[in-house]
Amino acid sequence: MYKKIAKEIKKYNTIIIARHIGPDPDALGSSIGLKELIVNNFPKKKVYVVGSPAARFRYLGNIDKQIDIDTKKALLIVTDTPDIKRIDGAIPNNFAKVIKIDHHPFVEKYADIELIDDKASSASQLIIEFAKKNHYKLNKTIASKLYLGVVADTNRFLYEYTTWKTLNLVSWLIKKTDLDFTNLYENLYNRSLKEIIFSGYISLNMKVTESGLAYIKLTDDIIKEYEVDASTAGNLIENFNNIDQIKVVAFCSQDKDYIKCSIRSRGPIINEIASRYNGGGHIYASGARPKNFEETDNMLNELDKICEKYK
Ligand SMILES: [Mn+2]
Repeated sequence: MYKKIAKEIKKYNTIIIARHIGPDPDALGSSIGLKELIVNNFPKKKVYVVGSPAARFRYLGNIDKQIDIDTKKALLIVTDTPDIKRIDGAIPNNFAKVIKIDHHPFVEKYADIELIDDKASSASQLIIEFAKKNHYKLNKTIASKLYLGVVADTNRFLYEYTTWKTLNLVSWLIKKTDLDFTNLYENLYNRSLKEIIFSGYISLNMKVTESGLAYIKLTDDIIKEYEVDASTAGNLIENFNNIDQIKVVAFCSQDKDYIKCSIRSRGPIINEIASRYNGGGHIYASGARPKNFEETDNMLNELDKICEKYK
């Protein structure tokens, strides 16, 4: 499969790389890392990364501006995205050929070639494996993006889909490029004081149900009062995912036309519920976007029920 993908990359002069909406460091690391990897090995190819920019993760590289190309002659590679509706900035049908590289549980087929490994820790891990198997030339910049993608999705190698293979590939990457990886953590883990104060607000105001669901609904007013944004709560959620009394955490922030929800679990499977509320993701880490707080309540009810069942 990895060789097959390399063959397609060789064939096309114009390549577009996309990832999921609401990008996280793995989505960005895998897509921008892959772009730089291709350019590093085929300097004449035109490679673009599309999707809306994410100011918070600027250190992972830039998104290309709207580009004028004939997509009918181009190759589309989508990383970290299991379904069409979550692809940001590209329509698979418009391209000559489509490749998917993903580690989410299978949702639907939308590409000609689908490399799916739901045992892999991250899409970035798959790109490292791709580079290794095809003997692509790497450099420190590419390595740093792929490394951060893996670190973010595994929460510093903490989550259970971190395997010997993850460590093996990462170790190979570090050795190969002499990557100064400890200096990269500042980007991912430094927090602003505002976020920490907001985290305090969440701790004091979240509700915890009998069955072990912790949740908070954050209105625009609160978000403004604390001078943060609709993504901040989601960025803090990992800190709440190892608390005795809590099995599932859901942080729901008002964000223009919908409610942006981040959900984490330490047991109950949550992605099926998330997918019913305009979202999806992994079995223990998902996102959802219900239309309003009323729909959010329905989702929270369903989450509470699976916590109860899990007990
Ligand atoms: Mn991912």
